[in-house]
Amino acid sequence: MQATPGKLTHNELIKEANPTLAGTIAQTLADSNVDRFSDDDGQFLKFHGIYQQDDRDTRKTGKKYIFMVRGRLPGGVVHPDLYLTFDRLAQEYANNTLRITSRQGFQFHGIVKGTLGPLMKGINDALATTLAACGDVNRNVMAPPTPSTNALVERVQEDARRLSSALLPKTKAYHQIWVNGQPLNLGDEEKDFVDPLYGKTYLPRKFKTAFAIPPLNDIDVFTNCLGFVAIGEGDRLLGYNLLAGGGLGMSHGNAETFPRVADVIGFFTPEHIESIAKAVVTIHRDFGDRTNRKHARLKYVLEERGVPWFREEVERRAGIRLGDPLPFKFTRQGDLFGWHKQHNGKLFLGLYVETGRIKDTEGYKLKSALRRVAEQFRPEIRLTPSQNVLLANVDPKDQEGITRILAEHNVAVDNQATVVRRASMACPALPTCGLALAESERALPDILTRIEALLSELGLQNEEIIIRMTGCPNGCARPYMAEIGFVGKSPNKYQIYLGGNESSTRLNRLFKESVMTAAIIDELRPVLARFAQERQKGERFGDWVERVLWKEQPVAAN
Ligand code: SRM
Ligand code: SF4
Repeated sequence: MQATPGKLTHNELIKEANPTLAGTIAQTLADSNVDRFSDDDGQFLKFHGIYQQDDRDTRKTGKKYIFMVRGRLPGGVVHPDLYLTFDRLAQEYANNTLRITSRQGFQFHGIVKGTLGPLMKGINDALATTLAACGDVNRNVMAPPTPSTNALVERVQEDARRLSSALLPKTKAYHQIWVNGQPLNLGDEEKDFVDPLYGKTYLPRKFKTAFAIPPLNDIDVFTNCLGFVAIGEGDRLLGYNLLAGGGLGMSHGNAETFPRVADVIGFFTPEHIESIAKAVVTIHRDFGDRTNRKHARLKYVLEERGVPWFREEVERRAGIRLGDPLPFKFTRQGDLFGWHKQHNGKLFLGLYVETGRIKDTEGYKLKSALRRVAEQFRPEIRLTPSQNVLLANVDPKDQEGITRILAEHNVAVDNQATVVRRASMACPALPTCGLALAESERALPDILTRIEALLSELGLQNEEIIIRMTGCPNGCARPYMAEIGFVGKSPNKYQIYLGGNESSTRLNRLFKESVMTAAIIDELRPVLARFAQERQKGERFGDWVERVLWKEQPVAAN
């Protein structure tokens, strides 16, 4: 393993001292007199898929500790029985919402320490897991969820599932604590544990893997540490183009951190997928920066060492020669809404979920509706990277019944939302995210209402513009790939980024450094008005920005 010069971060030291990742979680869990875990255990909890948070709405009256639990669901595929379990667990132990994440996972929010154990047991009893949904390991593996778009979807989903299992850490602590309800007790073995893939100190930082099938880039493959672009011939998978070094997280005022799209490294045939993935993971393990967590992502290894070095290192570790990348082209991203035919004669339904939050509100009971549909018709439920839901493998005879149940709960199947709203995303931010500098999930719906009015005023009401918002520069809803991205700076203030593209292959650029929420429309009006006047036929907003605005007003990339 490559030694990292410089002082190791605190996270490295605690992993080294406790490589099973058990910490004192089990002991604290059993102690009903405390409402939180130690900070070090907070770091270990992440590997178990759990974040210790506090309710930021009530901070002024003292910290109320709550937990977020993230399910690991490769490819976003959820069996109806599992969905029903999640629906029930959210009601019994969390805040009765299920949050679809931008990586096809589910999050439970607002859990108190006393109910963390039963929630985790419930998830595992349903044969799901939260292991490695967070932490310095490979996270949930993304794969194209849309069943009808390409004959290769199921084949690629299968590779995603296999890879997800192959890259799981092997510590017994997770099972021991959350399933058996016991502390891990391996004596000296506990300190000497070495994970066969990750080693004793795991990765220097989080690691993300995704699959995509051109021409649809519905999983934003270029933003991942490791990406596989499927190359097919009809129904047959020829192999994958390997992508590496994407990532979006950055910090305000720290030019050493930046969003980056992945490089295309080479082509290989499908049987090598596991060895290629392990080669890339171990390059991150061995060359990632363990002295600075802000600089510890694989994207900085690619940026600093370059593609030829990386390609040779992958080949050496995987024991194969990569071919030159095969040509591919992405033309669009995002989801399909409404009813659509699958290849196998079945149907699927795409449902827009505002900011990914499945909940019941006055007059719009999405959570109850999905429960009834899952109970009665048992569709497979798929979570999309744009935070929406697909009901898949539906028998055509059930179409009417499902549509009727949804209508009874005020959930529309046709005209679900405007094109702009349907293409939007927001991260959770306040009140749960400890890193949020501004609102996101709670702010975007109203901002979209004002943007919709502006677009109507300019005759652009049918124009799809991809809009994404985050409460800080970490990039959780991938705002740097959007045609309009809002990134929180401080309460009520946002940076505005413009110029991403429909296929999500291009980073946008900073347009305004700090804009009050109330002034967002005033800032957007002149550019959108010019776009309406000056666009070429069929040209999208992001492409116009790139072609015209950035030529007049060149700005540094983020
Ligand atoms: Fe994220 C940290 C939510 C996708 C980059 N992210 C967080 C935390 C856990 C805050 C924390 O560390 O305390 C947020 C929890 C908030 C809450 O209350 O729920 C959080 N991230 C999310 C989710 C739920 C956003 C969403 O709108 O769905 C997504 C969960 C995905 C999943 O199921 O695994 C989520 N996060 C992303 C993405 C998008 C992606 O992966 O496609 C990114 C940008 C891509 C990347 O990784 O570069 C992203 N999250 C970050 C970062 C910045 C990492 C960096 O390189 O600097 C942080 C901060 C950190 O790790 O310290 C972060
Ligand atoms: Fe929190 Fe920032 Fe991620 Fe939003 S982008 S969830 S505010 S870390």
